[in-house]
Amino acid sequence: MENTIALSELTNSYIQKEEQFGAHNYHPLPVVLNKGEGVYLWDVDGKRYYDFLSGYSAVNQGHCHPKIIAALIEQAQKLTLTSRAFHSDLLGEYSEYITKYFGYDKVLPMNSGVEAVETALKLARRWAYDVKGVAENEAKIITVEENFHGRTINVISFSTDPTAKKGFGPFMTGYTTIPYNDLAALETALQDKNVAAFLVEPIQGEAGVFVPDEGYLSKAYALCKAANVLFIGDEIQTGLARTGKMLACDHENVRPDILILGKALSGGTLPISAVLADDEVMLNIKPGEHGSTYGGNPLACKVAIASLQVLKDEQLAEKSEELGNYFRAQLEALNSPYIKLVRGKGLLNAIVVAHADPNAAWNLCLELKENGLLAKPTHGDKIRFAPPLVITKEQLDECIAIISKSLQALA
Ligand code: IF1
Repeated sequence: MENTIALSELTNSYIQKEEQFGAHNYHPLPVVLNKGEGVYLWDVDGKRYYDFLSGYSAVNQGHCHPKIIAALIEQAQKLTLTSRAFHSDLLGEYSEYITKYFGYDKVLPMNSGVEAVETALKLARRWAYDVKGVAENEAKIITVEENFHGRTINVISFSTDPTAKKGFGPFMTGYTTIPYNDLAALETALQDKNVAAFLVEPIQGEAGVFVPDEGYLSKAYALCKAANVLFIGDEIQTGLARTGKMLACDHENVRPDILILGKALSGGTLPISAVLADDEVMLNIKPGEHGSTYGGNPLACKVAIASLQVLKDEQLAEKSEELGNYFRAQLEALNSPYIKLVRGKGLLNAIVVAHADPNAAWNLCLELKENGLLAKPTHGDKIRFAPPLVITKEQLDECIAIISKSLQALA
């Protein structure tokens, strides 16, 4: 008994220190992790867990993938940053690799996801003024309800989530909000000749893995093309094999005019994001008009190449597709009274918890933690289930058993 109490004291000591000296901008699950490998995480008490959040889809390749870590270590001992004031021997190699990988003329390398979103919005506005001929400062960008694209003041300006916006005004103008998964609303919004672009997530992650109707993305893309408007695909969370294809847009053969990547572009090692587009869009930004200290640094170039190569070498999109279908079928077969809905694509899934207690989803996550699986609720009653794509069927079966056992505790 003594040992158990000490161990939980150990965990509490880490949490208290974080609480005392760190900002309180998150409410994490009460677990303190100090090791990750593949689909597993270990806490400071030595307990092992299945990771069913994957760093919000940044760890698609599994924690500390040996090939990605090897690339990181090798480059870290040679050259990590030159800034863009000078050339490095890796930016050209990386730019060629990633543009050929996704089939675009050019890449603009950034760091965090929201920086890439901001970059995409600047590219879209600049294209509107320089190519489409929209009057200066009149460009509009269409976004959707329940979107999540990051936390900067410009990006939360078009959020529809009061928690993301309250107390952070005044906000940026130039955005038109329409309902997600609503083509009629998009068609109406596109009648405005000042529209530069339509920014959309192929599947809404934060909204609880909301999958739009079959055909929504391809019809939305067609409407944008008919209106001479850029289609911006935010694949920061849905991209890189997570939904069963290399990009979620691939499910409908949609090629975004501007493609935004992040998260798993580094396999969870360091912030790496990217914006891909063809010359007509990319080359309107001239030298000195946009940038970032770390954007395209040689360490990131090396790590991103390794991270992308692993996705292909290990056929993680195919695995995600196959295991995702299996996972959803197994969850539904549980016929749990506490699962209102199972939804997702590939290994980006979520359940909507059905229970009178508004804290049921949180309590279920605590139960899952006790049973060795880490997941976190999103927007109250939804729990995202998104393991690293390297999970095996046998491991998935063990996780389904853990979920089943934990659900019974809700009774
Ligand atoms: C948090 C979830 C939230 C994203 C999409 C851009 C970004 C994200 C589609 C910005 C980031 C992260 C942010 C993190 C939790 C997580 C998240 F949807 F993945 F669960 F918040 F909604 N586009 N998503 O999902 O990328 O600047 O963070 O690198 O802020 O709590 P970032």
